[in-house]
Amino acid sequence: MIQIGVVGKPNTGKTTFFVASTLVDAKIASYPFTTIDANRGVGYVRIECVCKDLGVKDTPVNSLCIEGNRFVPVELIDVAGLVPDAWRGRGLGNKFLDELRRASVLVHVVDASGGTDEEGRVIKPGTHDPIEDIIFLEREIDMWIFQILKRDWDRLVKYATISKERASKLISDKLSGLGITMESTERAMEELGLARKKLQEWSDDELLEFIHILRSFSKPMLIAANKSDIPEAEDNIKRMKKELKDYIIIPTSAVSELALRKAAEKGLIKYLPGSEDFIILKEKELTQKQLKGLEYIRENVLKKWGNTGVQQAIDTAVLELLKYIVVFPVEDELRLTDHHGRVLPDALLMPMGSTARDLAYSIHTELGDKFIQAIDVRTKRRLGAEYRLKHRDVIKIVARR
Ligand SMILES: Nc1nc2c(ncn2[C@@H]2O[C@H](COP(=O)(O)OP(=O)(O)OP(=O)(O)O)[C@@H](O)[C@H]2O)c(=O)[nH]1
Ligand SMILES: [Mg+2]
Repeated sequence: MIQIGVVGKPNTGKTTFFVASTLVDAKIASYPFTTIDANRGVGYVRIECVCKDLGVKDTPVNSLCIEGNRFVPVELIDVAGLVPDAWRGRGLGNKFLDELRRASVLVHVVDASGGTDEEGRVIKPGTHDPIEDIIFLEREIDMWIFQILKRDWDRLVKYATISKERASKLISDKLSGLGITMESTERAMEELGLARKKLQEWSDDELLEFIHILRSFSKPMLIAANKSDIPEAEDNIKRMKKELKDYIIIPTSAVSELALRKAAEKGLIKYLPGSEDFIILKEKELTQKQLKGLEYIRENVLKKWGNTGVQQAIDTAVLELLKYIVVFPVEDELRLTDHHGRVLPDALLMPMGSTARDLAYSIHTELGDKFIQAIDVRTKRRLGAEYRLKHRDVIKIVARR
């Protein structure tokens, strides 16, 4: 399953974002370092299901379908807050970042209201600049990788001189646990003109710059400009969008999303994660305070920003930043079922550019090995092994027995 790391300084709402997305219980509080051990849970990417186009009532197995929206599972990891110089061991240090080794994308939860200082202590909203947090956090993550590489750097340099191994191979081997590939290592070296420079001639600054680029390839980051419900956040978000053109910035109100999902879970309101509004179902069971809270969310979050942003942040991280697509494999191309008769049972996240054969392999090694052809269920067209899958394709794999 794709892993999404939720990162940021303390007290920005990382755990609130995590709980809102997963409905896993975890401790939330208004002081730094509430989270010590990482929380893990299942969240969902929301896409338009194919059931409507195909005019069928589906019976999802690996995912959920609610009113024509398919929710495809991804794993979220909520870690402890990082403070400046965590890489030197400040705060809780950065060892917990090891939890993020396998994460393929990061959601950086920023306190866009500017109501927490660089250590996460509560201050008056509007007094801290969230842009500083973005720069600092990237540096901390870069330094974490720097340290991993520096630990064995001398040995690595020596080995590179005596062996015939390419530098990119040695570096990517060292960092393979972080999901860093040789291809992205070479790309980063090219970009900085380091490809032909001997490792022993790299300065620490060059190494850091290299890591910065490498990190952006292998752990791309999306900014969740959180606490968008607080009035002071508005100007900050506008400024962030203007000044940080290279970043994807999504205004979020994790606390609102959490309130809405909890109320929906209890059947008090009707609300689908990511939607622009909700409907009150059981007004009599809601207290005055709850009703006021819901009205506040409607006026100050949903009408202002279009949504709470939490679902959008997950969707954008996976579909736009990571460039994944969702494919629906079926065994019976007429009834759109698996061999148990379940209609459109699975929705699979695959990297953009994946082929029909990749899909077969991701279902089962044997299916990949015995692949003959695929069928586009919508058009009944035959597809070869190298056919590049499209988002929302419905595919039958034909294999030898
Ligand atoms: N106004 C507002 N408050 C929020 C929002 N999200 C979280 N908070 C509040 O921010 C405080 C910190 O929330 P947590 O989710 O515990 O933050 P965290 O980033 O996990 O904190 P650590 O685990 O200590 O690093 C709590 O008081 C939350 O209620 C939001 O969208 N809007
Ligand atoms: Mg937390």
